[in-house]
Amino acid sequence: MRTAVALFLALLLLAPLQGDLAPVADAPPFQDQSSNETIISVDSTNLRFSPSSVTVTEGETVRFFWSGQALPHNAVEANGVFDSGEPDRNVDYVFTFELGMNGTYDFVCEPHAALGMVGQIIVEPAPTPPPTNQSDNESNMSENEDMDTPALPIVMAITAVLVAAAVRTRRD
Ligand SMILES: [Cu+2]
Repeated sequence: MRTAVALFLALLLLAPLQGDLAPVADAPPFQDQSSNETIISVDSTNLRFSPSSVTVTEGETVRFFWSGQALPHNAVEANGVFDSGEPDRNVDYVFTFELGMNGTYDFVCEPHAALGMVGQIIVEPAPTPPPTNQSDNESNMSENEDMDTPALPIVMAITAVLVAAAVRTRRD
């Protein structure tokens, strides 16, 4: 009886681990998503980011890019999350929002913030599990569901057997 209870408790502890570890192992490296690059430049007024508001997904990269500008600009996040450096007429600065960085990021061009040269980047959480480049999202999702589901019935079946054994032991 005591052994059965110990086994049952051990299974309860192991069951959640199984579910959590599998999707992480399946995740592709972030570098595979480098093609998802959003470019922010400066518009013809010389005092506005273009576009000034973008929405990206975790794992994606934002590129601040301008050249031959009439005025020097930079892009500095309100809390210093990213900073393109000193204002310049030519800037090519990339920043990647890693997993867990979902949120809203306000940034300014320091010399022209008071003139309204400000922007916002909204970072949405990555889908779980992240899609791969090789297969489309739908087939990848169903693949992972198929892989995750069998573990649960097995754990439940073993639990049922152990509970039955425990009940029988108590009767004896
Ligand atoms: Cu500026």
